[in-house]
Amino acid sequence: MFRLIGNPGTGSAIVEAALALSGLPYETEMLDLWQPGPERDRLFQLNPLGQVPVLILPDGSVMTESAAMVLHIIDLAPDAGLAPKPGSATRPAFLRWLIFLVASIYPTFTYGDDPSRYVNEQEGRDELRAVTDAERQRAWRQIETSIAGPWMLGSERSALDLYVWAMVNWRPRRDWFRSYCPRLAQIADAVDAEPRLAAVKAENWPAA
Ligand SMILES: N[C@@H](CCC(=O)N[C@@H](CS)C(=O)NCC(=O)O)C(=O)O
Repeated sequence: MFRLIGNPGTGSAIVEAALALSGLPYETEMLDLWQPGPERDRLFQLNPLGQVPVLILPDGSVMTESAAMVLHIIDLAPDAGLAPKPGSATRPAFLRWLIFLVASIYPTFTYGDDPSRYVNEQEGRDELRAVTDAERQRAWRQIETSIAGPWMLGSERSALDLYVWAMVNWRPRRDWFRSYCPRLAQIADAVDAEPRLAAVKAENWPAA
């Protein structure tokens, strides 16, 4: 049994969705990521970066980094429709965008969500928030103009679409995507409609 440690509405939803589609047995443990206390202390013991998702593997070992988890799930459930098979024409694009999402988009939140962790003066904090927000929008537009839809990889749904699905709920949020990245907004809507993800959606975005 896998144990996914997460926080509702965060990137743990991506891995939870991948697990749900994989058919692998898993359970979730939701904690309050931002609230100092025993749960957060435990998170830092598991992941010194203090980030979710954290995945406890059936043998008890600890995995961090969503892309690593997604690739591991794909290794274990290669027929779950989460990625093109190695050697297929779309596999390089899958790998490219997976790394792009976690290396170019995810860190804009790491540095922009709470700039006070990195910058002392309020003016600098505001600037760090603004530049990371702008950089993220630039990166999303790059994806938008690179894809044809209806999924990130064209006709083939993959775990990339799960990242889009979760991340359109974060800054600059869904209405911005509808205006400036309509293909990405459509991907999020299409994943939303996947019945096998209804429970994951309810756990992560109960009001949606
Ligand atoms: N590279 C990591 C990023 C994980 C990450 O930044 N998670 C956010 C939640 S969406 C988090 O835990 N933020 C808390 C923090 O950075 O202090 C991954 O892909 O798993």
